[in-house]
Amino acid sequence: MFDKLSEKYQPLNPETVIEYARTRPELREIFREGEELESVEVGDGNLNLVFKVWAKENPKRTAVLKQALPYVRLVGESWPLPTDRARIEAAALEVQTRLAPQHVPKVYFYDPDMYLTAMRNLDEHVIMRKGLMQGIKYPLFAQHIGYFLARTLGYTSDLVLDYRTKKLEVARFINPELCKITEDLVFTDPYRYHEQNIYHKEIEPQVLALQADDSLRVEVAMMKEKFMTQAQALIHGDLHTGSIMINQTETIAIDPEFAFYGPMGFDIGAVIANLFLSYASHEVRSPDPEGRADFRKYLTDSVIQLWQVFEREFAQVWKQVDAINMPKGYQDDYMLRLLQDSAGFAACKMMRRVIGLAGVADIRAIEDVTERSIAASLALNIAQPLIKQRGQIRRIEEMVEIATAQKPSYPWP
Ligand code: SR1
Ligand code: MG
Repeated sequence: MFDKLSEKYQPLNPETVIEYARTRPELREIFREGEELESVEVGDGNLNLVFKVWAKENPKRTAVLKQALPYVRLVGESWPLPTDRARIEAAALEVQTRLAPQHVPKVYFYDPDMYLTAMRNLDEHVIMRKGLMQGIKYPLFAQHIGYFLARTLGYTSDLVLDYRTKKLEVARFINPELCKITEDLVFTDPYRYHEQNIYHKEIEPQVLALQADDSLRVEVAMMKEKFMTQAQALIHGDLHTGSIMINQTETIAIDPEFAFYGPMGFDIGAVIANLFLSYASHEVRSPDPEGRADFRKYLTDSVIQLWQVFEREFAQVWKQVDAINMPKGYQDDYMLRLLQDSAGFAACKMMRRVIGLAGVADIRAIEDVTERSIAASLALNIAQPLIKQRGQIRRIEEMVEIATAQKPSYPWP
């Protein structure tokens, strides 16, 4: 069904990746010829192999090698997946590097035979989700991600690209199988019985009520249609806080293998969803009320600020468009639609992370089942009004007001 694997393709392991790294001229500036190298496989995502390789003599001379497997790692060989996603990721990283280099990992090379990208080892950063779980604030995050979103989305859209380049880019980034994963896992399976759904029985009443809510399913179907049909910009496609490496000074978006031409709100909504999932998890992760309120304020301020920065940077995009064809009223309407789309997509992404196959550690790693249920319940209760009321949202603050007004339904009265 998918393209035949390259004859040179070999899934690597911690030994063979060292031999492989030695053969690559692009890594000669990092590793000296013949020197001893060490490696470890660190992939904790759902799909790929990820190796860190370093010089034994000086671990600061290091690189990450990410290789696609021909199947979904989370599930196994029974779920085949095209390795073409590695090409898509490398191409997306190239586009994003042109537009926002400070927020993209430096790529050393892409090997089309091994479906492998070698890039900067971000050892001085942490996966943002892990930091947020510990209640660590990243004060520059909103500014950085707002800028990244505005530049990577605005400058890959019809607002800037000429008619031909845009269509060729749409074709270059056709990514059907990865989109199908999203269509199923984000927009379909969580809203019906599906054997792949994963949730604990304590929140089953809430899940069943959600699945029986026809008006909710209509709204989700509308978001799914938008995801499947609106080739608005080159989107990252999976911009959750596990795809963001961060520290107090830098924010780096990794893993754009789900990239394709889709609706901008899907990326913006993904970031917002993950901040709200963290918000829900701190209902129990931060037992001290003052500490909880303080961290939650950081999260909701980040939602507001990222949108404000996005709007401000996107104003630069509008300066490039023909104001006769796209007058101010159209521009205002476009930005409002983006805001409302972001709310709808954020909601879908929150619900899938609670009910669907691939959850988030913010909630699923809460050991105590009562506490986990409280956090999961709150996340579902934030998501539902977000999607249902998105048409009335006119300012980012209103999105935050909807989220912060919700309470968990668990424990049941
Ligand atoms: C089967 S893949 C599950 C999820 O992992 C990726 O990170 C995407 O979010 C996808 O939906
Ligand atoms: Mg990923």
